[in-house]
Amino acid sequence: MTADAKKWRRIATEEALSIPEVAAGLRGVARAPGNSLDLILVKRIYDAQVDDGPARLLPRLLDLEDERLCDMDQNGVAVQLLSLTAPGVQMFDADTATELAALANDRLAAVISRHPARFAGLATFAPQSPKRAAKEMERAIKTLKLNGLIVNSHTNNEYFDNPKYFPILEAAEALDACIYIHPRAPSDGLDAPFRDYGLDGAQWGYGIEVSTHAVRMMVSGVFDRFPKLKICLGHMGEAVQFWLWRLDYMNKNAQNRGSAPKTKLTPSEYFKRNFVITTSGQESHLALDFSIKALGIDNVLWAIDYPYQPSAPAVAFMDSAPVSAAEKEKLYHGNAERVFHIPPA
Ligand code: VNL
Ligand code: MN
Repeated sequence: MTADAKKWRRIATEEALSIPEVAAGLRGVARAPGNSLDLILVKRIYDAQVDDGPARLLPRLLDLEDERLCDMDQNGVAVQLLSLTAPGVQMFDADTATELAALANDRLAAVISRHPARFAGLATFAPQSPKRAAKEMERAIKTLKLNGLIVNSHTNNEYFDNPKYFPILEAAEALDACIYIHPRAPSDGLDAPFRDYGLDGAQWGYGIEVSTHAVRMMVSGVFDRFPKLKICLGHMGEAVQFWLWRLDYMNKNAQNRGSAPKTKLTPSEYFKRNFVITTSGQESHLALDFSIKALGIDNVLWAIDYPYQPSAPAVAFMDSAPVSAAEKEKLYHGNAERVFHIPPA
């Protein structure tokens, strides 16, 4: 344990796992015909032919109670808020996806029940079948007592502004369950410029994919229909907060010329009312300072992005953040407890 370990209750809010059945399904996806940008990551992690560095990710995704708990102890991480890693079940057919989502949620609930002080979890669902997804969301929150929901951005190249997904948004709002929109690779319409230089993934493509998803939801009026819906964006808000002034200005122009629908609020008003962000995998004090000033201290949560990024620097980043002790309590655990219904220690 680090010297500082006892001082803070560190709840890490975007921490990835897999289960063998989903990993096997993704190996099948990797070997089937197809050419989407997602396959670059899926082939690397689930169908790796050599045991190089990245190939070690799969065992660390599948491990819950060995290396993971040791890593948490060594770095003073009290709780990992776990979620099925990208692309989740969203590349499977609707029936397989629905079945595997329920299985993943059961496994998540089981590991949390074995370590209730160390783990919490976000439930997976299959947007391919919105009505069944809404049922599974209800089971996961009400029966399994999971803490919120996760989706890996687009599904079959469609986004949550599409009314076919409204049963999912309606259920999330009614359940008071925050939906974490985690990245996957850019959808098929955003393909060619992301094919070179490793831009498909965490370097750049993931952020563009999720920020575009969030902006589509705001400017389409989704939050007029679901005013209490809560969305969480990782990776320092996928940079949306840095863009709010121009979004407001240009969305108003677009509304005035009839290319965007009239909405009750501006994008910046929706972003502050309906979104929270986490610091997963984005360890810049300058970006953190701006984000807190732009969104308020209550809307920023700490995360690591385990096992894709190491815990020690994520802890060092927040331990040394230039904020007051009261603010650090909110960033490390208070906001996570409120947004994800995690009981205080
Ligand atoms: C990566 C980073 C992938 C963070 C992730 O999900 C993630 C990556 C698949 O470096 O490829 O959450
Ligand atoms: Mn992640």
